[in-house]
Amino acid sequence: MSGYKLFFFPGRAKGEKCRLAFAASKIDYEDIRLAVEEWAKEKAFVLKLRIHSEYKIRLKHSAEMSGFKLFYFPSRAGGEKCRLAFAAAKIDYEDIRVPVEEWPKEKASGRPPLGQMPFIVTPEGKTLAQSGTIMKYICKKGGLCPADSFDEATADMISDGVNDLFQPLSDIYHEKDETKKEEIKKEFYGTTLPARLEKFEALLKNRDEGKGFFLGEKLSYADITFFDFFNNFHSKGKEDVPGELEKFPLLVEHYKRVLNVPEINEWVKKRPVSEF
Ligand SMILES: N[C@@H](CCC(=O)N[C@@H](CS)C(=O)NCC(=O)O)C(=O)O
Repeated sequence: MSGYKLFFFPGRAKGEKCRLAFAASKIDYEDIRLAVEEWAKEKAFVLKLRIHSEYKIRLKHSAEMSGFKLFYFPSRAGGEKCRLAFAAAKIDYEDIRVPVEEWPKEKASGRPPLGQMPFIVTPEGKTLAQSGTIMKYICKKGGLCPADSFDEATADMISDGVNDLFQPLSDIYHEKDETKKEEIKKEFYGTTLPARLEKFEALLKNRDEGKGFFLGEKLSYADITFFDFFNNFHSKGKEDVPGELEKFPLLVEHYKRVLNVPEINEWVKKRPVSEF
């Protein structure tokens, strides 16, 4: 049928005035009476439709804009460091959150250069993937990449050093055997991470006695990578200092310093809340 459909329970209740209105207006319609059990299914479906249509509206809106577009799932996870970079670099962008169900279509379109998210579309229509690459590119545009080439390499070293910590996190997350999971956790949080944090603290102390950022007075993508690892994956996006940093006072201060960069703080406060 191409006409109207009215969805309500099989009673009169609040649906009846709509049926009366259809009748009085001589408008043909389908009177769909959902049993309570069917409603639960329908509700989930309607919610999905709503997310889809919001996504489509965003896409339409973004097509009308000339700025950057960032594509990622509706979560912080692997896309958040790019969003933090956009915020810190003060670069306007469209934060396009692709619902999981829409992703296969987007992937098949060939637009994501590596078939993965996050990826960005530049104002000129060029595409770029890999979260670290995007983050660095955006930071460079915003003046948040060290000018000296050794400092830049140091920022890369810190970022890569943080990225190395993701493998054990992933191993913990994917381990099904609870005993093994506890063992890996103990090894990581009891030995590997504290040893690495000692190194990060020493690197921070190398500059201005640790009173600034990893590369000195100015925030860089190294600070964003480090902050995101703890804020996103340990403090679950909240503003709390994660317990893992407690024994490292300079790193605690560094975490707070990054969090208190006005543009980062504004984003952390206003970003959509998500579990991951
Ligand atoms: N090293 C890449 C990893 C990208 C990646 O694994 N993306 C996942 C989401 S976090 C993805 O796109 N998964 C969907 C797919 O591969 O189809 C990065 O940092 O951007």
